[in-house]
Amino acid sequence: MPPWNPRIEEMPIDELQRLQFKLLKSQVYRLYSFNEFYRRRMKEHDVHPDDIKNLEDLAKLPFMYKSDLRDGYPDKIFAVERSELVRYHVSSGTTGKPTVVGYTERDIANWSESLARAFSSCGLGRGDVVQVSYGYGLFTGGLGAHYGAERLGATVLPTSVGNTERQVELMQDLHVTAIACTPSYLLHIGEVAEKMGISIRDDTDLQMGFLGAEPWSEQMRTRIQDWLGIRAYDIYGTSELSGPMFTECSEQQGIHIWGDLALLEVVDPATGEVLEAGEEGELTVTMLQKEALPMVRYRTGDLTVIDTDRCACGRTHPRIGRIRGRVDDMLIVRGINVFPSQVEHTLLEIPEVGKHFQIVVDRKGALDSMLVRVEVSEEAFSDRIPDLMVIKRKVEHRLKSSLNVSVEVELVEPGTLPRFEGKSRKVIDRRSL
Ligand code: DLL
Repeated sequence: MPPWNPRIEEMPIDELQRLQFKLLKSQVYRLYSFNEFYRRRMKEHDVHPDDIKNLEDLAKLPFMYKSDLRDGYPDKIFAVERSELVRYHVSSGTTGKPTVVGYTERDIANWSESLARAFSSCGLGRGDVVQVSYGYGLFTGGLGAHYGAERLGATVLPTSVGNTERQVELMQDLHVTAIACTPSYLLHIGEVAEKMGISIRDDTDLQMGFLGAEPWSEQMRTRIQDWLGIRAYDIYGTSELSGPMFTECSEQQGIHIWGDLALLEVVDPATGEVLEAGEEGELTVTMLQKEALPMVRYRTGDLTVIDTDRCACGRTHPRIGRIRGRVDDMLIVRGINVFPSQVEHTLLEIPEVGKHFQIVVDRKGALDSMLVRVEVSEEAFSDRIPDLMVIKRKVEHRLKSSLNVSVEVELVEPGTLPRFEGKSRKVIDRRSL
């Protein structure tokens, strides 16, 4: 798909790196000169802006963590006057204090530009109708996708989350061509549509989905695309970076991260050592143009790889692979590391398994136990116990061989596990209760 901003998106890599260095230098000088938090941090790490002589010197700068934002609640580490802010978003945070993100007018413009480039790289444009079914409000998903799509000249249908039957009716009546929501919510929308006698594939104009805000697997992509007859694109971001910012292009080979806005590193989550391109580690992002709440070497907590190979689409900017999960989402079950995304990947390869599952981890005596509740697919569901036992054993065997840990499987009827409108909760860890 032709670029939205060809000068930037197809910029030769050496030119892009020169631009990144220039932006990095000015950001670091600005922060050292005018922001108490950053100046103190840099001094503690014995580093001065003059020490940044090339892009590799980024590694001399201190990391930033979500806890820095929490400690600075609500706006202690903002780098602009309050009067320059045009918006706040607040992330609820599962533990402790929320974090507040502030935006200047330029921050909003860059955020929208980022998504306009991203959406158009999947073929979205004028004439498309985008149903934004991420939550509007303090969460960044709704307004973020909204501004990005509007910037592109697409028509936005701001449904937010909930009232799912109405969402389906509007999708049909207003000829929606693209939807932005969590993969979990799209599953729910698809099921509700079927209950209403509407097939998204045959009875609507939907062609693409921008699915993210939670981990999902390649197998889930295949299932969604085959079922709904759409192209499903991965969309990534975090509130600290602004919100949803980056997507795959129509090649579906990794998420393009615009280098003029963000500088990437992947580091070893335990030691902080910078890893090579292609090695999996914790994504660490430096936002090069953010004004209100700058982020320098921000440890996202997300595990992925950087791919610096040029994409077949012609865009020169680096890509990241699908997010495998969060460092803190990893379950350690009897000493073995298990990611929920791995469980999803394995389950969805099994045709008898539906699209919903739930993981329950518990401790019995000194031993961890892991139970996976799995919805059987409509086609495979049967009330003959021996048939179900065959499926149960097959699923247990597959999980055991891919995860390296024994798992108990409980098969449940289609439609019985919880459905989600926003981010799903697939894991119940009773050990921490
Ligand atoms: O979830 C922003 C967003 C909204 C992204 C809509 C995409 C679409 P937070 O609530 O701050 O912001 O949560 C950010 O969600 O660190 C990841 O762990 C996870 N996440 C976001 N996108 C993806 C994705 C928004 N495509 C946290 N795949 C991040 C996997 C994702 N995880």
